[in-house]
Amino acid sequence: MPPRAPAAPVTLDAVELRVLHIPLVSPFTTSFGTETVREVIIVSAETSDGRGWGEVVTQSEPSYSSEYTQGAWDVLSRFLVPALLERRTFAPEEVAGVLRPVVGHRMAKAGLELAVIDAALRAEGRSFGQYLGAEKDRVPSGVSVGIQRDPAALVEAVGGYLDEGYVRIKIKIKPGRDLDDTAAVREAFGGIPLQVDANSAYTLADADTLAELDAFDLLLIEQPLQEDDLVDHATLAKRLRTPVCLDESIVSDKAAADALALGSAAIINIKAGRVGGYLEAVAIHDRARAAGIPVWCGGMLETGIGRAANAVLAALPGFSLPGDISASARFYTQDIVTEPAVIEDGHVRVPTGPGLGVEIDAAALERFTVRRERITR
Ligand code: SMG
Ligand code: MG
Repeated sequence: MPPRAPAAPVTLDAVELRVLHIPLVSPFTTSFGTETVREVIIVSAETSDGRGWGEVVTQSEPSYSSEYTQGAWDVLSRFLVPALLERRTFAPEEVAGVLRPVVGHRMAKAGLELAVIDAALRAEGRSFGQYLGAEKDRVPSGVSVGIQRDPAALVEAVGGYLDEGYVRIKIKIKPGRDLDDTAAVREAFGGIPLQVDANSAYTLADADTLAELDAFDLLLIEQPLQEDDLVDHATLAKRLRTPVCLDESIVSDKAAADALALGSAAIINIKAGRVGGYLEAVAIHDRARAAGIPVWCGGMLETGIGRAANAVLAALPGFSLPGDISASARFYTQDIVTEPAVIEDGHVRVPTGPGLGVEIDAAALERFTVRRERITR
């Protein structure tokens, strides 16, 4: 992989924050709840050389993680944005250090950092892919399928996605909706690449049930136990033939190092928001690659902004499994970029234009905005 060259410093004049409410094409149900509208924060960094865009992937409630949209808004507007404006001129690689005195709030930090990176790269005319070291021009597209009314409805939903060309299916599971759902999909579609995601819904006491999933030849089981259960995940991994993949638990490169040292994860789901930014995500990628641990790019129902960034991240060489990088239309009838991601032959194109390589659809952005604030020095 060629060395990654740092970006030139930017001078930050203002940051605009918006909360958007974007309707989902269909409800999305996980072990912790159902969403019908995506509530997301869009960040715009205004620099002396132009504007950049970022996305904060929190949800409206602190269910997937402790972060949530109103909390992210508060920490961004009162602490994170003022800290960057105070520093005024800095390189994108310095953002994490400037924000480090604020503990946690990684999704908020990631969205702000992305807006700065995008502004800096657009000013240089360099693509995010060149900056991160992307090596592919398209990435395989997997889809995450929420819990449905019953296994028959799940089979129908999965069949629809397979018809669209998705190359890997992930189904959400929770206690009581695990073995039958997985069996139904396996039975209906034979040897398709299939994995399950529990979103922390189990404890070690459920190990016997989880071991029954071994019968279905899954690519992996994602985050069966709680975020801070690294040791229990290592114990569970010894009981299962199915590889354990961590999502929620990997909150940083340090957490990834600990998980690998403990044997808690055979595979890692990398999400830039969860780990505090795309540069931290790349550090985890590099660490996992050196250790021979496969990684794949997770999703947080991103708009076209985060979806473009994720496609670029997934084009790094260590991303050896298909990610949750589906077409925009899997979630939205209207996106906020002019050319939303589409699936072609089971793949999503990696953008190559300056910065994130996508342009904002100003009218759509405006239509979905429910709150906005422009913060200046
Ligand atoms: O963006 O395709 C997507 C969603 C993928 O299932 C997905 N994300 O735990 O991996 C995960 C979930 C987190 C969001 S659940 C609301
Ligand atoms: Mg997950």
